[in-house]
Amino acid sequence: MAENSSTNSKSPNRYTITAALPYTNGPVHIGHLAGVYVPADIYARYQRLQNKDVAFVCGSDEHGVPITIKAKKEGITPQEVVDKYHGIIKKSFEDFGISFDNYSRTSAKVHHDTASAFFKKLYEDGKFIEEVTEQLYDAEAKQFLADRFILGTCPKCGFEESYGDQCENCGTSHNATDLINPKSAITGNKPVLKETRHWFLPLDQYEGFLKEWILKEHKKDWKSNVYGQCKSWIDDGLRARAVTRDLDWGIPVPVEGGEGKVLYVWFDAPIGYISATKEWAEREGKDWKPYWKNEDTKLLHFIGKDNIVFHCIIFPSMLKAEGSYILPDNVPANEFLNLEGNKISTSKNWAVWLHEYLEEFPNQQDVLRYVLTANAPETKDNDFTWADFQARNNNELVAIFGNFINRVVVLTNKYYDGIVPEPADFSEVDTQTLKELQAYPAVIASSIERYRFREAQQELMNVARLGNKYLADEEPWKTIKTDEARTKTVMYIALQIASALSFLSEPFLPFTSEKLREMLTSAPLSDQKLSWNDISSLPLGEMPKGREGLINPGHQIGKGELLFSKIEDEQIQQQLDKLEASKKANASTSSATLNNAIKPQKEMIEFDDFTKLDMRVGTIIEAEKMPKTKKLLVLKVDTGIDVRTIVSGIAESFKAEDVVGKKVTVLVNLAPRKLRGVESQGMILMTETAEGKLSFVNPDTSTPLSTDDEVSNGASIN
Ligand code: B3M
Ligand code: ZN
Repeated sequence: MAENSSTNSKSPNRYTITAALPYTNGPVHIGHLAGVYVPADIYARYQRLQNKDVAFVCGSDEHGVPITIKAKKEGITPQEVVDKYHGIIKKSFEDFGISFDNYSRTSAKVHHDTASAFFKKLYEDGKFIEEVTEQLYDAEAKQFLADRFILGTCPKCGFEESYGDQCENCGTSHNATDLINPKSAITGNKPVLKETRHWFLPLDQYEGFLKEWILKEHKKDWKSNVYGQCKSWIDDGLRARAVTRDLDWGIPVPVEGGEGKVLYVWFDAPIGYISATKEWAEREGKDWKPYWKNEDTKLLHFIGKDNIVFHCIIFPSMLKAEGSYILPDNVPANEFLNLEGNKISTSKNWAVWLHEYLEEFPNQQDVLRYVLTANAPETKDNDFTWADFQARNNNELVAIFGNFINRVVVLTNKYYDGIVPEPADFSEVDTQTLKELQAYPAVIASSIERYRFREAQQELMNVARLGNKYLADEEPWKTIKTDEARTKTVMYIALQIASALSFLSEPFLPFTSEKLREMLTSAPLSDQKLSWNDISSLPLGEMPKGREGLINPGHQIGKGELLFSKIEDEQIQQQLDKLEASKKANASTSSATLNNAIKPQKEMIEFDDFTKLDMRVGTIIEAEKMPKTKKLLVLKVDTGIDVRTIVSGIAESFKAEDVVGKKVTVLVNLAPRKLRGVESQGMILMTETAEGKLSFVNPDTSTPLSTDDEVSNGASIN
């Protein structure tokens, strides 16, 4: 077990913060920032401001089938793909102030060495099951099919485009051989089964550990969306998962019999967090082990919801099996961000790419960070709209935050040539205002510590609102004419609020914070020793002489500049036009596929094969939506033989109430199978257009009968 250097103190001093390693098969977009990287960065920056010892690591995920598919598509090698996108992604994160201590890559030698050693340790400790099993194989492509090389119906939710290792619809993770009706993503053929040797992590053997560690220990402090997914996987029963693949791109399996095989990308990628820490520690002359092996280190994984199973079930089981590592204290996964009401899609170019955003909104990284945090999909999927982006910039950043700072800086320069004035005695309002200011660091800290970044940012904006209200009530632009002492005190208090904002905003708006701190204190940023807690210890009564406030009498502030500028309608329209163009381009490609949408004929069958199919006319007599799924209806069908339950993936095309009474064609002798715990006994025959539009193969059109009611249930269809 990990070294227990000290009991797990309430607020640990050392943090290892990881952010999901982005696949290097494309640039990063606003969904990545909102889901993973901005929340992780807010948290890391905040902990540094608490003077904690932070290792904030990430890197490019450069193995896996998505990379090889991209390489095939672009006619280049996988290494050329990852080299191209690693640079683009790394620069995007730097441009947006995502303050990784190290952004590494899994094609780096340090990672190959670390992941190979990790695998070998488990192998030598006998933690794997080594087995020759039948795997899906594409005879035409002469290739085993795994992960995204194979598509089929998810055994858990019925989603028909599930990948071999994970279903994007319900998030569950499975083996390729679990798929129903699998087909090769390379040729479209039905795969055959072929024997091959692989190493399996027996997750079932970690069920007890996971129940104890997650369902008991973390029930309260893990987000409900994360806890809920883990509980349903554990309750469904965990099975051994293959952690090697018959692929040529990846980390070679480092044991006897591993020739021509590589580590499964989801086995090696999370170990990338460890490699990135090692690489960083080496560069900084530190020891990496305390960040991964000391019990008093808090380990946190920031991810999107589609990565929960890998970070809460599989990687912790690997760490447990290895035996010398700590386990994550929390995995605050976010849900997904949509764009203008539609799912963000790389393939459909339905995204706001970070590098493009910066071309169109130069130096406005903080605006996007702010809006993505304000709309973060922390507990449910959320939507990014350009109208909201413009409104939040103009009505919040410009009108509240920027306006307050601008008034303070302009008036201090106008009345006192930029010199912070000596305050007179504080009034009741002054003391009350400073008291309110003092409370904000703890309020914001509490939200951040509970991974509620939207809430934390709202509280930050309340500090600016406090400042605006104070100035509006005290009206220094009026008192300057009649009461010089009072005006000096008001401007002094306003400057304390502005200075507090310059620190409290750093995790959320790092670029603005830096500008503001330069504006308010002529000292170089590195010399500024003020910290989060100085704000909460501001003296309230008589201001003793000397350095007691955040910004002191006699100090020279800068001339100032506008922190934010209004975003005009034309700029927004330009973005909407871009998306419209994407939509049109997609429509034309999909109509192009529509024209040649006729799928290739399947392999020939014999007449006897056909006669085995028993198709009957049936009537849907009841229908209801399967809870928590998008696609499934649970139907009661009178087949003439009996009344039976059939689960059908038609919920996106039909409402339950609209299908009751429908005459349908039923394949009645299909072996029953369980979908989301409901046994489905047969299949309703449907036709599907290239755009996924479903319609019933209806008896009254498939046979020369005039009306519905002449076709009785049970009639055979031949
Ligand atoms: N490369 C990202 C994804 O699934 C995946 C994360 C790895 S974190 C170890 O989109
Ligand atoms: Zn599924």
